[in-house]
Formats: sequence, C-alpha cells, structure tokens
Amino acid sequence: MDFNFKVIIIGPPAVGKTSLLNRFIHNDFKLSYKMTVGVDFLTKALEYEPSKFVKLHIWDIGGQEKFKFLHRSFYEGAFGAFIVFDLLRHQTFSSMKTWLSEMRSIVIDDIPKVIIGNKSDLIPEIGQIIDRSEVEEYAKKKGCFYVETSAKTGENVENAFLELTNRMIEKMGKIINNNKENL
Ligand code: G3D
Ligand code: MG
Repeated sequence: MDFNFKVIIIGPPAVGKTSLLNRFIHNDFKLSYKMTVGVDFLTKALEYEPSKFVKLHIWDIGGQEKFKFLHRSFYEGAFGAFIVFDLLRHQTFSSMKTWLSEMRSIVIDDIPKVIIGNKSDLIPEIGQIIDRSEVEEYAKKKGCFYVETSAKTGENVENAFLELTNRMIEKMGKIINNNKENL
C-alpha cells in the first residue's frame, strides 16, 4: 500500500528548518529560494520497501515562527513532526520545548516526533554547548527520537527523515490492524 503523510517542521527561527528540507529534498544547501507566503509546502516520495511508496507532504512554517501560536490548520492532519533547535544556541533548546508542548496541546493524537539538534558541523569549531545527555533524556521522556544533523554537510539528514517515516508507517500499520479487528 502507498501512504500519504502530512509532516510538519517546527521550531524557533534560524535553526535550519528550511535548510534541512532543502538538503533532504534537493540535496542542496543554500538554495536561494525564499518563500513569499507564510507556509511553504514540499513533497517527496520515498520507497520504504521495494515498490512501496510513501509520499511526505512537508509543511514548513516560514516566517510564522515569530508568532507564538500558529493557525490550527497548520497542525491539522499532521501525522508526524520534526521539532528543531540549534546545537549552538542554548536558548533555542528551551524554545523548542515550548514549541513541542504547544503542539501537543493542539494536535490531539499523539503523533511520531523527531527532535533535531541541527548545525552539528559547527561543534568541532565552537565546541559542545548543549549537554547531549540532557537532550536525550528530555526526548525519551517525551517519547521522541533524537538526532543531531547538519543541513550543511548532510550528516544524518536522511536518517532523521527515515526514522520519522518508519515510525509513521508503524503507527499507520497499527491503526489499520485495529480497524480490521473492529470490523
Ligand atoms: P529556519 O528555516 O529555521 O529559519 P534556515 O532556518 O534554514 O533559514 O537557516 C538559518 C541560517 O542557518 C542560515 O544562515 C543557514 O544557512 C544556516 N544553517 C542552517 N542549517 C545549518 C547547518 O546545518 N550548519 C550551518 N553551519 N549552518 C546552517 P544564513 O547565514 O543564510 O542566515
Ligand atoms: Mg525557514
């Protein structure tokens, strides 16, 4: 069976959300296409098993990350989420937590979530700023997968998307099985 999933990518400004999408979808960094409208929308098909496809419909919040509350329609129908912070700015880690709790209060169903610490390429230069075990502990408590990425080098970007996709497929499988049992 082929699936269509709506995926959202949220988090404070300038953490690299749009760059992660550019890396994943176009395998490029600094693609200078700036969006004009509030929400950007990208799709990508992935073959998760031989000749079985999922189509990800990814919603990027664009400039709206400055507003605390997003429109309900942004979250509506989301089946998976990336919550991104910047490994070099501690403040974005706290801010990311607010984004996550806000999302949980709006998205009623518990959806698969991946927390991304982005800009890992800068760690050798600048040093570890955020305690990794603290993030891991937080992610575990919230039932999220945690991964450190670099949109610049591409490190772990594909992994982050595959991890979320696998979790969404697993969840969809459970929903389908439950429905069969209830028929
Ligand atoms: P946003 O969509 O979350 O607001 P952007 O973030 O994707 O627009 O990225 C914000 C800035 O961070 C950009 O720099 C971008 O090039 C940079 N950036 C994004 N990801 C990475 C990364 O993995 N490593 C490094 N070194 N930089 C990254 P500018 O200078 O264009 O503002
Ligand atoms: Mg952006």
